[in-house]
Amino acid sequence: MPNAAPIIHTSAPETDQAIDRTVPDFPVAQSSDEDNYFQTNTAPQYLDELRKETSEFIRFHQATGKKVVLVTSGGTTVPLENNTVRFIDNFSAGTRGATSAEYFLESGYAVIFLHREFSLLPYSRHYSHTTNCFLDYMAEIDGKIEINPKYSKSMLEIYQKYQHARDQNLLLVLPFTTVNQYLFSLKVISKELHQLQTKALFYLAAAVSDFFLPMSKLPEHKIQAQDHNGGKLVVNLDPVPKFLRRLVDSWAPGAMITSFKLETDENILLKKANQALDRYCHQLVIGNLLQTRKKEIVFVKKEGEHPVVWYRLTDEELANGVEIESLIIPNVIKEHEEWIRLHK
Ligand code: PAZ
Repeated sequence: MPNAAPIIHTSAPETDQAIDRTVPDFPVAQSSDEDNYFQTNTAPQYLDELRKETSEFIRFHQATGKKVVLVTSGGTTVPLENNTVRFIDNFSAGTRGATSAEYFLESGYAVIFLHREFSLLPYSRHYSHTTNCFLDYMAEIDGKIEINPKYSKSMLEIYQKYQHARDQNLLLVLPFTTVNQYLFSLKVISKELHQLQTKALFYLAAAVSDFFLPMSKLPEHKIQAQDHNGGKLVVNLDPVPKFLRRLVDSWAPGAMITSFKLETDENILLKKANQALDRYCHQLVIGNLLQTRKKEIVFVKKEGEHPVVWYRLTDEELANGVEIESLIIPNVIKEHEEWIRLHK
C-alpha cells in the first residue's frame, strides 16, 4: 500500500551482484531471442518476494471474485554501470498509471500497481509531486499543526478512498527501477495472473526502454573519462526484446491485454498502433502523443465496428480538472467485459 513501509526497494543497485571480471562473462545476450534474455540477464534478488506477494494477492481476490488489473506505470532506467552512477531515463512521471489505478479501484477492480519506485502513486499523487511542499497543506491552528482547512474537504474524500483500498486489500504496490527489473517482474506477475484467465486485465502504461545494455556488456564500476578515446563516451545499446507477444501467447493467454503507444509525430501514431496489434496480437492499443497525452487519446483495435475511437477533453473540462482517465477507464472496462463475455 502506498503508506505501508514497502519490503521491496529497487532504486539502489545490487552491488553484490556487480560483475566480477575474474570469473567468465555471462554469455552475450542475443536480444532477438526473448527466452535467452532471462538466461543471460540476472533476476533481481527480491523476485521471489515479489512472486509471493503477487500470488497471495491473487489468491485473496480469487476468493473475493474481483477482476484484477495489472497497471504498469512510470519509466524504466537503463544502467550504464553495474554499480550504477549513470543511467538513461525517460520523462514519464507515472501520472497515467497512478490516475488510472484510482479509476480502476473505484470501478471495483483489484489493482496490482507495478511502478517506477518514487514515481506517482494512486491517492498520494494528489499531494506528493505538486509544486507545493507537503507542509503547504498544513496550518498552525491554536499552536497545533493541522491540515489547512482549505484542503481538508478534498483530502478527506481522497483519504477515505485510500483507506477503503487498504482495508479491503485492493491495491498491491510493487516497484521497479531498471528495465531488467521491470521485465523480470512483468513475467512473474503475468504468470501468476494467468490463473485468473479472462478476469485478468493488463494495462501497460509504463514507458519501457527500447534499448539497453545487457549484463554481459555492463561495466562493473563507474566509467572513467580517461578510459575512453578523447574523453568521449560512445554507448552501444542492444534492442530490448519485445515481450508482448510472449505475454499474449504464453505468460497469460486468456487475459485481456491493453498496451500504450506513445509517439511525438501525429502522422505515425495510428500506423504504429496498428503495427503493434499486428505484431503482438493483443486486444487494444491506446495511442497518445507526448504533447497532448492529457487531453486526447485513441483506442485502436484490430476488429469490431469502430476499430479507431478518439476520446478528447474540451479545454474547459481540462481547466476544471477533468482527467482523461475518467474517459479511458470506463471504456477499457467495457472492452474487458466484452472479452469475458466472448470467452465464457
Ligand atoms: O507517466 P505519464 O503520465 O507522464 O506518461 C504516460 C505515458 C505517455 C508514458 C503513457 O501514456 C504511455 O504512452 N506509455 C507507453 C509508452 C510507450 O510507447 O512505450
